[in-house]
Amino acid sequence: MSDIVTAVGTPNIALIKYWGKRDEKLILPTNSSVSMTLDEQLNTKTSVLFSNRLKEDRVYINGELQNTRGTEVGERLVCLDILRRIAKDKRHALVVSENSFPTGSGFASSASGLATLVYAASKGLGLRLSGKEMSIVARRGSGSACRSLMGGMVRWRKGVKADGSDSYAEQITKPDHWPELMNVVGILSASKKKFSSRAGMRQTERTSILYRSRMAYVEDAASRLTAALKKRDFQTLGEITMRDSNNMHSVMLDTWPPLFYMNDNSKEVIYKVHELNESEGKIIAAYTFDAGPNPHILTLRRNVNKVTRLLDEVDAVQKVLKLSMGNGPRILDRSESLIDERSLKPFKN
Ligand code: 2P0
Repeated sequence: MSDIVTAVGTPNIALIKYWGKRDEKLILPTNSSVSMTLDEQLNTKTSVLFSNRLKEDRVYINGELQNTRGTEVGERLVCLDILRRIAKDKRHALVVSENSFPTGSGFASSASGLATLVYAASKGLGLRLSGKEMSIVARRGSGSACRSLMGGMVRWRKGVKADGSDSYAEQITKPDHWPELMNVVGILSASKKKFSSRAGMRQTERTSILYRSRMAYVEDAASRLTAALKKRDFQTLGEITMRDSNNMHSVMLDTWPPLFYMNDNSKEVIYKVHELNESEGKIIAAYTFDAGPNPHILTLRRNVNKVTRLLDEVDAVQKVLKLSMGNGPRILDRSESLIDERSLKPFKN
């Protein structure tokens, strides 16, 4: 019988950002972060097969065999080693993964990819890990991935222990706690970013003067945002979210040499959101930007059309996505497998 397991998972968008590590190897963050898991309009589908027929791990992303020797992809496969150790299983893995959105362009493909891989591989090895346990494993592959293991709103606790056992993701509110909360995304550019987040945040920690003041404020902001989410308080959520995005992008600019992930179109959106909120007399839209130029605008369902109109007025916006809260990863039917078991390769489309 085939041991192929296929799962689907999704990216998350951080409202309080993770940008910096206190431990590079264990991927322990310098601050807690808070995110919204997104629905399956943006998704990663991953099939995993553990087999004695494989001499090494083989990974295909969007149909391309990945070089895993001395590369970032190779580093991230530490997740598979950890799971094999837990399962006491030495078999290598064939991983076939497809993103429904561009890889490495600021759409949290590493979060979606690693969370889905850990979810599928745990099942493939017969493990019954809790969400918390899986989040600790996924964290080792990519920090932000730990937050995509759960649906709804999620907090990644920074933890204080040196071994990282208290640095995990936990659900703050379930997906149905605030179903009106939406994320309207304007797609400006699908090009690959110049600096990977991993390299960029390392540079920030080393050189940014403002980084220390970010650390002095951000933990309290994460707690205030958590409280606002529980109370469904959009005004507080909106202000904290916009200010934290601005704060992270300020320390990026203060990095030496500087890092720019936003562009002039991103700034046009920022101005327009402030104008809209001013004309409404309250915050009805709140932007946030990841390590990329695409605006994610949080709003309530009843205001989605206003936000869409705002994005339509920006010439550079190519597409608008209206994303709601996601439920986290799930296992798909065997018929959805991406692996051709006979050839040990991806199915050809
Ligand atoms: C976040 N980002 O909180 C922030 C905001 C980008 C900007 O987490 O080195 O790919 O693999 O732990 O998780 C992107 O960083 O970095 C990220 P690693 P990761 O979503």
